[in-house]
Amino acid sequence: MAPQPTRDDQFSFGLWTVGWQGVDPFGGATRDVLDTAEAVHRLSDLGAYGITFHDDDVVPFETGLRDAAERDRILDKLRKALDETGLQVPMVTTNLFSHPVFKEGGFTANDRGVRRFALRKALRQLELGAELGAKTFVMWGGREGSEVDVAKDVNAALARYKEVVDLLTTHIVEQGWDMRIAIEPKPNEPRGDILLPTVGHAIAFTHTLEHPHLVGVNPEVGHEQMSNLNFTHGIAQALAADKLFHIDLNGQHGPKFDQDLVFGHGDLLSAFSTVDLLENGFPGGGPRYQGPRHFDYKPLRSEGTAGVWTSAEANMATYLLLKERALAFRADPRVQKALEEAGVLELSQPTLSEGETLADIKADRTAFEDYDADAAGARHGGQVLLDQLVVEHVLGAAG
Ligand code: ASC
Ligand code: MN
Ligand code: MN
Ligand code: MN
Repeated sequence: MAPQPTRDDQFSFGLWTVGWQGVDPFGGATRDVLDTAEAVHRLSDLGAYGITFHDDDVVPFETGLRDAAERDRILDKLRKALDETGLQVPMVTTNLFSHPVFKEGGFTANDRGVRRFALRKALRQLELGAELGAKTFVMWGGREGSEVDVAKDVNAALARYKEVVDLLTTHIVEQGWDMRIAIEPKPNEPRGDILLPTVGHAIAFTHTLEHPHLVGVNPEVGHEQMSNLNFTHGIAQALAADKLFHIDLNGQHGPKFDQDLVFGHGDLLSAFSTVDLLENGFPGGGPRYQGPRHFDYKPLRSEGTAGVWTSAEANMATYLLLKERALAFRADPRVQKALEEAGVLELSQPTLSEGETLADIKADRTAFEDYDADAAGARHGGQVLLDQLVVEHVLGAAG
């Protein structure tokens, strides 16, 4: 039996996930529109603690642009559903990718008018997020990029990206909001190449900004795996750098189109190490992730409404099952012994002793001249046993 989620688990869902109607590049909708209030109530009943949304997920693009009264009416319905359920809005984000105006980019479009429009749209969503108590403002720049290398001045594009992020963080500081920005990397799709394609690129970019401590990353499982990268290592580096502000959990089968599968329905062993890191932290201690466990997935296009809710539950159930397994894994004496033998815990010990200098180690013959490199090279690895213990725990076979 899968464990029941509670609000303490901090599970959140994008409204665009359960609300996805199945439109893909090859076919139209396979499901009806999902009412926002119904989505909020269903997610609450299933055990989520929060919902997140793009501006256009709730208020249609045209309405948001031209009909302030209707926008207010729609947002009041959302506020009512939130009040009724007690669900939170830990994060909001802006749709700068669907409308044709963004076909060549949003904040980094060559067309300056588009950039100014994108900034206004994002600013309005930032303000709404602040009002709803969101702590994180995600920027996924799906259209920021190019298919044609010579059609984009990357230096200028990054300067324009920085210009916008600096404006928004300065606004956050001036308003006194308890809010931070999280950049969500993705290598490609919908653009041929997207700017800030990986967690590493995005973290490097944050160091060019006016308020670097207010800007981190929102890594998505599938987006890193599309680049053939190790997602757990990516979030580990983000955590180590105090940059893991938010997370998009889902599933992906290696480098191919963005699958947005249910969490764990792709690379399950990677999902295990991700949950292990989120729940148990680094083996040698270090920064811990405190934020929401946010799912950004798409219910399979083959599913009807029932399958939408089955998949929403599946994300949380899989996470909780992996959490159980990860706790049991760390508590298993065989695992502790195997970690010891593989030297995993020794890595937390600094390479030089306290007070030791480079000159000291240079004079230390045991470190080099008399070091038995052959013996060290023949040292027992112990890593395959660790991997097998992971597999046994994941399969529920570790007695
Ligand atoms: C986001 C986000 C994504 C995309 C995608 C849109 O805000 O995190 O990965 O938009 O879900 O379909
Ligand atoms: Mn995705
Ligand atoms: Mn995402
Ligand atoms: Mn997504």
